[in-house]
Amino acid sequence: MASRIVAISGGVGGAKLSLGLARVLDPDQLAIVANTGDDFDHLGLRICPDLDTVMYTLADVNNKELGWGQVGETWQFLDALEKLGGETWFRLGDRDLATHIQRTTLLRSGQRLSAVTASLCAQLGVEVPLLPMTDDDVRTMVFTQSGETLSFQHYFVRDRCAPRVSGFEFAGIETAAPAPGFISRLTDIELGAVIICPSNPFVSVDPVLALPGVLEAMQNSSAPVIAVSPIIGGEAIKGPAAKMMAELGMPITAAGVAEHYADRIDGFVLDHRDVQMQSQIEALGLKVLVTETLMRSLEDREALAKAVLGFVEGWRTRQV
Ligand code: FO1
Repeated sequence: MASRIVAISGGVGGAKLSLGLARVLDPDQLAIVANTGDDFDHLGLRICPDLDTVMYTLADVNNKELGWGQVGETWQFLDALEKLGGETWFRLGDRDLATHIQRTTLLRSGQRLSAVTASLCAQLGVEVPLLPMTDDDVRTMVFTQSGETLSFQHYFVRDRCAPRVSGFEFAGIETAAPAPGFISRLTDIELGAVIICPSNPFVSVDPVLALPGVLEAMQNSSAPVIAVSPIIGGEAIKGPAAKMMAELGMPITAAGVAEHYADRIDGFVLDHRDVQMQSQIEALGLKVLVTETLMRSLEDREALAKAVLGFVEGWRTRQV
């Protein structure tokens, strides 16, 4: 019975549903593919924010207040770096620093990012396969309405998402290869569904879907591609997705997100607060599940995962 799930995740929102899926599925039924367009080299270290947010969340060591880095973090390194006049705009906590140093050490030894990620996950006791979308360098660049092009972390952290955006580019995407195991999971006869977690459509999900071969593999598969709306009641739960939609001239609605994904997905998970948009989204040719998508507790994460998996189950029987 086709039951393998591939989840596509960015940072916080995606990590929450990834955790829900990891708790209701066996490790061999799930693989999580994380965006690496946010990655960058900083202070000589390779930083992989979305991989780390998902990894820390699955390892239950994530900092729930910040949405990134580790719980119980201390900042001795950063304070000392500040005293030396070093760059401290991108805050690296002491525990989090160990991850960046170990990742950079393993990368410098010649290991590819997917192998390094598997090694870090093994050390942290994370059993669910976590893959970077690619082992190659892809960097999300942000075009601003003032004509500047910013690296993602300069836009997101240094400039606090203040610049008005006009578009994005994923530098290096044309020659990047999906990570080992990504395409084979999409072409696996056991694939039950691809679940696009509620992450930022533009800078967390689009880079993954733009990788050569990924969309084609998804569209050639009989398994449905289902996106969970990151917009509830006209707001993004965290991050700049709503602000970006406004600046891109899109309606800040779940239907706006469905429209953005329309010809790349088969199903859409809509929050019950936006039920009035169901028919508008179905008119795009999408099947819609209406449910609670706000994840405040661990139970909420599991409940949403079960609801989406139920939607997937129903898909096959409906098709048959
Ligand atoms: N986000 C911030 O807003 N400020 C920071 O100082 C910051 C540091 C940081 C360190 C490690 C890491 O993995 C993520 C970090 N983030 C920080 C989040 C990062 O910018 C991510 O790209 C976003 O969470 C979007 O995915």
